Amino acid sequence: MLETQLAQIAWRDLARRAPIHTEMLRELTEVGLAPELAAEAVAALPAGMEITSARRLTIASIAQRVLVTGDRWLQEGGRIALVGPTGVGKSATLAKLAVRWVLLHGPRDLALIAGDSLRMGAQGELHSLGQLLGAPVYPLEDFGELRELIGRLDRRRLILIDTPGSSQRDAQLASRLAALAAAGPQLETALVLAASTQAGAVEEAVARFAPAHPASCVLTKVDEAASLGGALSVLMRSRLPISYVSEGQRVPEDLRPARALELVTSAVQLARTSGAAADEDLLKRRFGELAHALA
Ligand SMILES: Nc1nc2c(ncn2[C@@H]2O[C@H](COP(=O)(O)OP(=O)(O)OP(=O)(O)O)[C@@H](O)[C@H]2O)c(=O)[nH]1
Ligand SMILES: [Mg+2]
Repeated sequence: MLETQLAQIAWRDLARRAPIHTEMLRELTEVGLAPELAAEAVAALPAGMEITSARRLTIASIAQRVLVTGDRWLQEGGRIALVGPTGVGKSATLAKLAVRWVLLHGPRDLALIAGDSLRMGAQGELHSLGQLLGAPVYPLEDFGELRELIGRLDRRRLILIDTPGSSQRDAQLASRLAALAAAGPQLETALVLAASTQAGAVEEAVARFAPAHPASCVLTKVDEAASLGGALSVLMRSRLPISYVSEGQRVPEDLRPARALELVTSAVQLARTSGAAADEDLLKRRFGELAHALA
């Protein structure tokens, strides 16, 4: 009780001495940013700043911590396995990347690997896509054979690998992820994450797929997300760079290389348009203890 009261006093005191700092903490909480990241961004603000400059500076400092890879896959190619929970948009992302690649470079250097033998029709869909694009599609039943298959395709500049979606109860996940991690330094695993799911689910997926050592992630369903701050916080904390952002079902239009400032700005705008409001008690509890360090 005493702690709560002290936190309240500290918060009220901070609001009086540094109203811009408390206002920014409130706004970042509404964005869904994790408390420690919000506090860190706000602590860096100089005293006596105007709210509009404070907003701009805070957004820029958060954006600096959102890691992105740039348009590397579509410019240079690579061997990329898309992994992730069920239904997050792995196959749709693969299709967008494949079509984009063919529009940019033609089909000659592209190969697709149909590694999803679990979901009915998944391999068939990939074969149709390959046929449409004029690119070969190789079925893969056993991920232990992936390294050898990739070795055989060494003339292809871009190889995209579709994998089955995994729920928490997927018994084969561990062996599949181990096989991906062991498939050689050429292979890059990318974790596909839906921004429309809760931050907790994003965090759980990052932990569950860590054994595959993903080098980056694709953030999908940004168009359906009610808030982006939670997902961004998880990615900032785990230092997982974002490669591409998907914001709709259209192939290939709804995919773009991730840009940090754009993402943070969208997160802020989303909070504003959705009318998210931070609870006063929550703010006191979260930041009261930090208040003395902030002003
Ligand atoms: N609104 C929206 N829908 C998307 C996006 N990306 C994918 N989808 C849709 O989400 C659904 C699932 O996409 P898939 O690509 O099949 O997902 P998946 O991860 O391959 O699913 P599994 O292979 O079954 O695990 C499809 O209807 C896609 O069109 C996106 O960015 N926004
Ligand atoms: Mg799929």
